[in-house]
Amino acid sequence: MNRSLFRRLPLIAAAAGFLLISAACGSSSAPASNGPSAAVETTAEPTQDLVIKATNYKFDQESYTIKKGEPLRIKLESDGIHGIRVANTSVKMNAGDEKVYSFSEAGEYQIECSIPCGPGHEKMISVLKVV
Ligand SMILES: [Cu+2]
Repeated sequence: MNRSLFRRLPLIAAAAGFLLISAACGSSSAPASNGPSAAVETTAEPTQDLVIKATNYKFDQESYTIKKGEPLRIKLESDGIHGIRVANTSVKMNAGDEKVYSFSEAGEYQIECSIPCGPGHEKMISVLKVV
């Protein structure tokens, strides 16, 4: 074996280990575009509407697409005791709520049921696509 390479091996191994550790840390943090300020409740006149229907134990669509930067009126209709929360934002609604939010960051946001509603609760997930 090449002697100089052999001597450098521990250094290479250490560098590889460091890269692995940094990669692991990086993947656990949320994307920078999703923060509590990515969606704000607003009193502006809504220019788009979204109705989300929740039943035991799903939402009526696997994904919903809305436009960035335009006031969005969200209505949550629920058959059963469900609420919604949009992960990594301040969006939180109960059954029957109607609120207007503006999303400032494009991306995909997970919609989750916010009320422990029963055996299918963990499966109550959809995606809000902000484009
Ligand atoms: Cu639930």
